Amino acid sequence: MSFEIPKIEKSTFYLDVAFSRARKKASEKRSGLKVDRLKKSKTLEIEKVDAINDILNSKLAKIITSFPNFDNLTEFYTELVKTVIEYKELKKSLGAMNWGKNKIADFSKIYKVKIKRCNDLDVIRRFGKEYYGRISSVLKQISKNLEFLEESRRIMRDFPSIKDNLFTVAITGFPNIGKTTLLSKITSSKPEIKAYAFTTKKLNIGYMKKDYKKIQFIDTPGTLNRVNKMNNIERIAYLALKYCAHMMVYVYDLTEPYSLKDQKKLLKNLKDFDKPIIIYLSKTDILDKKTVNDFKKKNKVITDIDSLKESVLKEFKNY
Ligand SMILES: Nc1nc2c(ncn2[C@@H]2O[C@H](COP(=O)(O)OP(=O)(O)OP(=O)(O)O)[C@@H](O)[C@H]2O)c(=O)[nH]1
Ligand SMILES: [Mg+2]
Repeated sequence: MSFEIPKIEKSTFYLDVAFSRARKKASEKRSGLKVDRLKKSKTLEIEKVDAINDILNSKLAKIITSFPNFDNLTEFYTELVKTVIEYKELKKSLGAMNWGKNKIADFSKIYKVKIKRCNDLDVIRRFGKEYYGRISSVLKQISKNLEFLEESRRIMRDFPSIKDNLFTVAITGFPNIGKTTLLSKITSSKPEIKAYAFTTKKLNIGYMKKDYKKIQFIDTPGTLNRVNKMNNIERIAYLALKYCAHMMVYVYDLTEPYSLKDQKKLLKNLKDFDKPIIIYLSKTDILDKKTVNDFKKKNKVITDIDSLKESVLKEFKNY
């Protein structure tokens, strides 16, 4: 599922494009017309109305179809849209595009008839001006909706692309403990890794191949420790855990400022998702052997990538 929606411009942009293309079309036609002034004026005004109608119609139709069909989304994406975007407003704004399209088509039809029937040059020009006024006013009425759609597009652009037909493993734990590094070691993904917390601003996804099958890994940022105060990325991570993950890898880090007590508490919270959890201890290369061994004695924990892959594959076989 991809949410690559093209940029949505301001209403004045579409208006400018439509009007200037209409003027261009009319002026191209003008020199070739060998008829009297009245006929010429009628033909050119109608040409402009048609051009404006065509352009705006296709622009607005494109906006509507560039958004996914919200009735056909998986549970994860439906919840995601509803959680991070004002869903009602989004539906309303897409509806407004349709309204605008119809209004423009109606006015175009009406003014074409008016112009066709008129035999007065000044009145034809007045109709032309009136028509532009009507179209501007329609665009003005949907300008807030266009802005809202652009805002939504920017949010949806960062939606993760999660496949819903693959066995999926979520990598969880506190910030800066090595989740993304782990993802890049297990999968062929090349995500950004930095030496400070909260590097991961969107969900990184990677794939591990086993024979002809693929296992999907999601690197979930944020602490997921504060359900009521979650920001957007944490909400997305939470929903991915709830709806997409079949199991989790929980990463412990004994080198970081986060206390073991807090890390244990987060693990306990994650158990509420009721999914198999494998525990992995990161950064063992900079821990002394005794610390690692003591921790291993007290906790069922994996410390190397191969064993971790093996444990994941075991769960995958049971799935
Ligand atoms: N020595 C050592 N450093 C590691 C290891 N894993 C990660 N690091 C370092 O720890 C820092 C954080 O690693 P990330 O993989 O970005 O951690 P993260 O949990 O994804 O961080 P956020 O996305 O900010 O939550 C980086 O400087 C890494 O190079 C490891 O196994 N050994
Ligand atoms: Mg990360």
